[in-house]
Amino acid sequence: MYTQSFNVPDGGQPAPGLQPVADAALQAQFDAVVDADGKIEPRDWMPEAYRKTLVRQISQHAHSEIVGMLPEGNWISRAPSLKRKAILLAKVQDEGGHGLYLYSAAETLGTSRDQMFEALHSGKAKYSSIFNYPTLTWADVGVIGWLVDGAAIMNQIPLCRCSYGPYARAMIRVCKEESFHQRQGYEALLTMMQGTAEQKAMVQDAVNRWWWPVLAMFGPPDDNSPNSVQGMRWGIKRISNDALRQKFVDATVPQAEVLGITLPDPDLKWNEAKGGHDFGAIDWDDFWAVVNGNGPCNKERLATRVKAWDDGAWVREAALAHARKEQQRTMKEAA
Ligand code: FAQ
Repeated sequence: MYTQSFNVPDGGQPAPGLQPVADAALQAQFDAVVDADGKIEPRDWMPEAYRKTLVRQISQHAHSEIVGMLPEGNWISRAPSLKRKAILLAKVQDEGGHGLYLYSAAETLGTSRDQMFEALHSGKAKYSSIFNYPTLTWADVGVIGWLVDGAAIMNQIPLCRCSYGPYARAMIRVCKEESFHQRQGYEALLTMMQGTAEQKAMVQDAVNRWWWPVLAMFGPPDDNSPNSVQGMRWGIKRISNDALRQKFVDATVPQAEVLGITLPDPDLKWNEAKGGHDFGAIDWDDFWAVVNGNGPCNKERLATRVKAWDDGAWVREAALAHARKEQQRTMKEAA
């Protein structure tokens, strides 16, 4: 009945009184698609708050992928064998690719990549807390694959059903690749756990350091998660922060047993009544300190990212100059 052009007229404002009726009808249409588990596409009408929330979440997610390349990237030149180096190179490249799909998905909402990069590089934008912890030994690389990618998959599988089409479709491919990332990490740790006492101790130490930050990665508890209710209503978020955290703990405990390591939580135990594990209290003060820029590696990560951007300026300039030349050549040939 009402089209998008009714809402966004060519020049001038709509006649007085028409806009609210149009908006109400468009809102009803939007709600109907979301309620029916359908997809909202870039050219569809959407409430401004929905657009804003998506740009917030997708750009934070994209930033997490490219900042997430840094802790592991530190180990490419120090991987213990050619095989491990090739796997790690492929994984880090995949993360860069995930960032690109996600920036593209956010661009369909009308925010440019330059705007998003500016927000990241000036320290205004958030990215996942987890990438502000150091990778001290080779075991950290395995633990990032097992636990960080494991947590990322748990969070991202429901996003494949997100109501915004470009985000949902990007997540399908991302999740397939994350699954390989999780397995390579677990396999690397299994190998180390069959090795020397020193290697085993290295794995245990890495698990001790990463376990709690990984649990916090799912975001604040549901009763302190300001974006959750609306995100769920809009079909962006399908499963709450706490529910995903619980699913992750339950899936990870048996994997830790097979590996032969101890998860660093004396309160971790099976609760028959709830059909899941109880676990200890997360240090939310530490989480918020990291989110607010005061984690062990926030400054280093941002500085590395900005340096990479500055050092790459000549590549962007050369690519643009090449594209301009190509365009001129095509126009000349067409003339
Ligand atoms: N870190 O109200 P909520 C990966 C912020 S990708 C920093 O619960 P929401 C791949 C949150 O933004 C990992 N900030 O928010 C990889 C909000 O602040 P705002 C990233 C956090 O959006 C693996 C405030 O707290 N994944 O790992 C964090 O409903 C290995 C209140 O929170 C995604 O981004 C945090 N951990 O739920 C790469 C997935 N948690 O924006 C390399 C998509 C919360 O109002 C190596 N995102 N905050 O200022 C999501 O699913 C959601 O945005 C949540 C947060 C669940 C992260």
